[in-house]
Amino acid sequence: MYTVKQVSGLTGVAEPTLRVWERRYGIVSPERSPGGYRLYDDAQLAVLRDMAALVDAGVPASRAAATVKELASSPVAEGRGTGALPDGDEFIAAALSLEPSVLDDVLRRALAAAPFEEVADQWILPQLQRLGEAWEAGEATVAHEHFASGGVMRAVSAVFDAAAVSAEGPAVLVGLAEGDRHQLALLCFAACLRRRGVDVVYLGADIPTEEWVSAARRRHARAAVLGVTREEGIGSARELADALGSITPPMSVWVGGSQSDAIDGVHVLPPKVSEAAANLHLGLAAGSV
Ligand code: B12
Repeated sequence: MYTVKQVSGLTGVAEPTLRVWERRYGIVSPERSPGGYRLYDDAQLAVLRDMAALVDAGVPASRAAATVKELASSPVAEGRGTGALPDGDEFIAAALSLEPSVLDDVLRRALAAAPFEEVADQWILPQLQRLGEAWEAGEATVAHEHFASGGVMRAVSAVFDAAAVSAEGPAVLVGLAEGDRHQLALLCFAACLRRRGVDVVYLGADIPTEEWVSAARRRHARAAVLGVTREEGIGSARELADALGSITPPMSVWVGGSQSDAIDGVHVLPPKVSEAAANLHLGLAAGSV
């Protein structure tokens, strides 16, 4: 639990403002200590952080409050899973086994252990990085890596497909620029965003700029998200971001991945895909994107 002073330090919001938000908008109702002091839990801290981010972005406080209240009651915010994730070596062992049933089993157990957001950031993506290390060390071959990537692709696609999309939201395009084929983190991001009810149009890997532009026009997309995962991909990602940024009516361009800082004039997403999806969703829900 956090005191009002700690919450103020963590959110950058002055204590009197925190009390006003509570009284006027009812976005949190902190418990009281025996001495009558406010005590906030992690979920309330998260709500206040979101509120602060929206107000900082220029969203009026009343609209920001309505948005964070709506998001706090969305299914993704509820019911954290409790199961244990498979052991760190199991994924590599499954890749090396070249047995589809072994690979599917470890992925199924991982996905059943916790909400997808947690599994993606804490298990799937670190396991893929480990797979890269095993390949570099000569312990895994290209065949092992392709076999395991294919299993992850199918498992995450099923999560994407199972997510329900809310009818009225704007479309968001998600994909990679021409030449880039590292789409697994991007697909995890897309599944997280779709689980929040966003109408995600997943284009996938290696899409030429002119096809991105025509997809954006066809779906009247409000935002586009691209991943940039290799230095060699920076040039085509810049060209794509420029092209998408100059469409009319304007759409906002968001970039994730290890090379995202190299792209100017876009919103850079944090490396954790669940956080990145939450940030974009917040902006869309508040109408600030
Ligand atoms: C699987 C894989 C492939 C698969 C991809 C399959 C698929 N469907 O995506 C295939 C076989 C296609 C492939 C091809 C190649 N690969 Co490869 N690949 C990998 C591997 C093993 C996993 C990639 C992955 O998904 N990583 C998972 C994420 C977690 O890691 P990350 O990219 O660092 O991303 C982090 C963040 O940036 C963020 N993030 C990433 N994208 C996004 C997007 C959004 C929206 C957000 C919010 C966040 C986010 O998430 C992560 C969290 O920290 C990596 C090893 C590794 N260390 O990653 C090599 C790796 C990325 N590949 C590499 C190379 C060299 C290649 C090839 C050039 C090989 C070749 N000679 O053909 C080609 C290039 C293909 C191309 N043109 O893009 C190198 C890259 C080196 C470099 N620094 O540029 C790596 C690091 C392997 C290595 N150790 O050398 N690869």
